[in-house]
Amino acid sequence: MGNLKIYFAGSIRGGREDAELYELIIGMLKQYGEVLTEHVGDDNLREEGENNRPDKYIHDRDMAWIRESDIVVAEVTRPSLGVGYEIAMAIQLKKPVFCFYNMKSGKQLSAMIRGAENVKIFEYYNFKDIESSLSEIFPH
Ligand code: 6IA
Repeated sequence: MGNLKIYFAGSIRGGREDAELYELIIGMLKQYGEVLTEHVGDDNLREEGENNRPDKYIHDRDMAWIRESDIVVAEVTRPSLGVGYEIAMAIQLKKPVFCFYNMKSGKQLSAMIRGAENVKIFEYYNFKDIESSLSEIFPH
């Protein structure tokens, strides 16, 4: 399992309120493989941050990482155009896609994600739920 490549997606310009949660999830994912997108959990990466990288560079690099990945895991509670786009591309590329949604958010997940075939949605209430779902996704 050590060489499994995991693409983790979480909101950046959609808002960084959940960045610490992304970092925790990335920490757990690292038990199962190599996380290609560790910066998504970097608390120093602000909505306006990393401006020295042109957007085309970011887009093309992330697309290459999605292609290269074995599995895509997304935290989808905070709506993000980029995360939605990545999920759609991952579906097209026939990658297994697993989405995590916080049921305590008081909102509803987009029908375009919840209704997508070949996407597995995990609804969680707390961190423990995420941990146990991940251990289902990645059998030891
Ligand atoms: O629309 P969003 O920005 O919320 O989209 C977030 C998603 O797009 C994440 O899952 C990332 O994989 C990807 N993404 C967006 N921006 C970046 C980025 N730097 N670096 C890597 N991946 C990104 C942009 C920094 C920005 C604050 C200027």
